[in-house]
Amino acid sequence: MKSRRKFLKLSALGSAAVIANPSLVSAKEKSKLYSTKNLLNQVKPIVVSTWNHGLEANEASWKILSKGGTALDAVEAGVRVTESDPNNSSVGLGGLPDRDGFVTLDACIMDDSHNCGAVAFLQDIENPISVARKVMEDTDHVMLVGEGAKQFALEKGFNETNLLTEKSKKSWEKWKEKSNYQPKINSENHDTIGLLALDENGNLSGACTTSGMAYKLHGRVGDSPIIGAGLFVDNEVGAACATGVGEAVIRVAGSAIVVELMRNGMSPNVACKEAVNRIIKTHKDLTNLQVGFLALNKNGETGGYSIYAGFNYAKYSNGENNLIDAEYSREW
Ligand code: SD4
Repeated sequence: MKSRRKFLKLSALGSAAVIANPSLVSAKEKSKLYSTKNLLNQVKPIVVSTWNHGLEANEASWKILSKGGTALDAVEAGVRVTESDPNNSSVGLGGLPDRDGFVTLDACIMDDSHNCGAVAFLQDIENPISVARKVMEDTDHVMLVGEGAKQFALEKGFNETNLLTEKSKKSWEKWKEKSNYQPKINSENHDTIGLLALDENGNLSGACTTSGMAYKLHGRVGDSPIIGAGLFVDNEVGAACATGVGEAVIRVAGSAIVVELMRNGMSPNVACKEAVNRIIKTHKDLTNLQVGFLALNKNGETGGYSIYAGFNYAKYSNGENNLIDAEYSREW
């Protein structure tokens, strides 16, 4: 008869094999992956977010999470910090404008019960994530865009703010001299914040917010406000968000796919890698096509993966806030 110790060792090996080779996951095993018993070792609370600015955003989220607050409150508070930072040129205030000089913002939020809210092509409002939350909580809709989203925000008491800072205006004017109004997509333009949290009660939420591609066509909306593309949360399984060229993320329903792959047994890291591979497979030309995925599962395990080197994310858990370089498929 197997000793208990030997049995435990074998079970651990079994789950490692499952993670390494998700096709081995049977329906029965799948239901066990996120069972209450498995969640006894859940790492919580935890918050992860994209890029260097995630460190500061995580601090705000952690303040809420460490006092037993909800993941939903934590994700909103976290990304608001980045939105209100005028020195950040790709989110909220200070975001680089579109080719016609307008700062247009996209954001979405999703809680642990498939409730979600989003705004897109929103102008003159500093914290689109909070407008997205209002759409989620105060309306029967999921997404409001453009002038309608702005009117809604004003009715809800948000202030009108000029988001085009002197610094961003100067960059845009300089860009106009040479770029001949061609929207330029390159690595420096990727800095969206996606932030995912697991709270003390074991519930997940996520938020994603951006000013989108710098110098994009007026009216262009990327993946960031689209539930399933820039962000997806399934409280049974995990959460994922994306950063990078939004068009590529939308084409593969990126964040929803990452969550689905986790449901099928993949670790967050492997799920992000698989989603990146799908983008690589669906694009003949990968020039400047940077995309990164970040994921957090119900157990509090995290992972990130990008097409090109350089994507990183901030992780706050066990009282420590650290930057982690994501794995990637290729060098620039
Ligand atoms: C977009 N995904 O609008 C966003 C841009 C981005 O890091 O993520 N930048 O396509």
